[in-house]
Amino acid sequence: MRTKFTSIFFGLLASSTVHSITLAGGNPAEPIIPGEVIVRADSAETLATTLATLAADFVNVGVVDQITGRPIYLISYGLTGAQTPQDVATRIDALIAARTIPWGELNYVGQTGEGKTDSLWLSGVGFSAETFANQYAVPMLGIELAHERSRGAGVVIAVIDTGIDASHPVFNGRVSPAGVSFVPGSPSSGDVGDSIDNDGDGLVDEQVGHGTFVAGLIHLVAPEATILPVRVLDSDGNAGTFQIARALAWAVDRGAHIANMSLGETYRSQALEDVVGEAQTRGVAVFGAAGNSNTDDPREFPACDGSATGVSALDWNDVKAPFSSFGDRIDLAAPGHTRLKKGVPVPSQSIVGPVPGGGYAAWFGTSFATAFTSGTAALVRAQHPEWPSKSVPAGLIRYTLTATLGATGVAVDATNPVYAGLLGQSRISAFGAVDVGPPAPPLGDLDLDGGITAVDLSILLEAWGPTPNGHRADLDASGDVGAADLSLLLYAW
Ligand SMILES: [Ca+2]
Ligand SMILES: [Ca+2]
Ligand SMILES: [Ca+2]
Ligand SMILES: [Ca+2]
Repeated sequence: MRTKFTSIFFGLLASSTVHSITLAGGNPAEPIIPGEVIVRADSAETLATTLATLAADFVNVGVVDQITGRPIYLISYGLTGAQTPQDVATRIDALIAARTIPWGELNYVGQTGEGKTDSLWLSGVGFSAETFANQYAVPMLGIELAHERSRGAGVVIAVIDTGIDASHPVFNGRVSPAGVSFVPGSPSSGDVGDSIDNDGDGLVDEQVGHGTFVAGLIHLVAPEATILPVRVLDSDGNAGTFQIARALAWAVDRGAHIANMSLGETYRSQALEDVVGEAQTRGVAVFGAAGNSNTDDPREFPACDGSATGVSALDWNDVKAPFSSFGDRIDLAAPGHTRLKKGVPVPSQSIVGPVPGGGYAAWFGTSFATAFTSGTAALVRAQHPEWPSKSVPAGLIRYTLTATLGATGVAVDATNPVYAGLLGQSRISAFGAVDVGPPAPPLGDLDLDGGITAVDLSILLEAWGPTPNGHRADLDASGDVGAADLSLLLYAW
């Protein structure tokens, strides 16, 4: 039973120090990953110049990695003598000033909001599949009524997190088998620990379960959406910015419609900004957690990125959760708080989600408000398989989804006078959001005529084979149209 629920200050990475480096991103609270710098170099020549410039002053300079298909590189460096990462930042700044590269930055750490405050899930108090299905957010958001118009069929949601325990019975086969892991040295997309205190804060594997919990809430809202596990946060809930950006880029390339990013960093990374901007342009809606620091300064990214949708957390009375960050860059609000009595969650006022191993637990945080919002966006997205279209081109899909959720939700300024305008346009309503759109086509309805017939079957057979960039007939988002998709279609017949 895990009952640690304190908010002690986040322990810094054991192997690094906070440096007051002021590149593009201001004065972030997060540590950096030592020995790593991210640069965008648009040609082989400028990349070579960058490497040569760094190699003149530092040791072990070389390209470690690249975000596939983008001129964004992870470069290693080693320090000697009295050198500090600030010296590297100074060289990078000079390269930017000389217009050799458009930007470059140290590799800051992003993490779950919950990990930042050492908030852990609570189990052992009798939560079950029933308390999960009947939690307060379900009637509050009108989820059951919403399902009469949309269940999220045909929508792929990338969950960029700690991985997902796809074997948890709650998922009922809706987790894609084609998940990926960007956690160095750990290829599984499962939500697993390594028995190591990776961030040196005295807690071991403290964020295992985060991705499973988040994915479970998304599935609760959008049970026919396909969830694509993109594991990037380690078992203690942390990842370098480079890995976070490449995880999102991967999800975009794989044809995800929505990316749930229940994570953040106060460093305003150009790498992340580039990829979030690309996601929006290509029609992928990114949802980010406002953060659990009860502040509007510093802002958390990607939540506060203009190309992503930021989500704050409220309680069962639509009152701001005490921990929730806020600000005029936050777009929407959703339930994310759990009431504790003497440290024990009150089931009727709890956010309940699945945890690895088959059980359920309670938790609270803006991560979970974000999950409810991504799920609701998936319901709306499923109502519009024609997007991108003339009226809603790819670059307007995220905006349109967010505007729909904002306009159809419940106003919260009256219940939060101190935070008027700082928690988002409204607290979302799943029923309200789908009520303004047409009924969504059912799972397997590939020609979008409202039924599953031989026409849909022939579309599926015609698409048979690899579909690495996504295809509507790839019902399980596995990267190809095959037997698994056929059986899903026949099951829905
Ligand atoms: Ca730890
Ligand atoms: Ca660990
Ligand atoms: Ca059909
Ligand atoms: Ca497939």
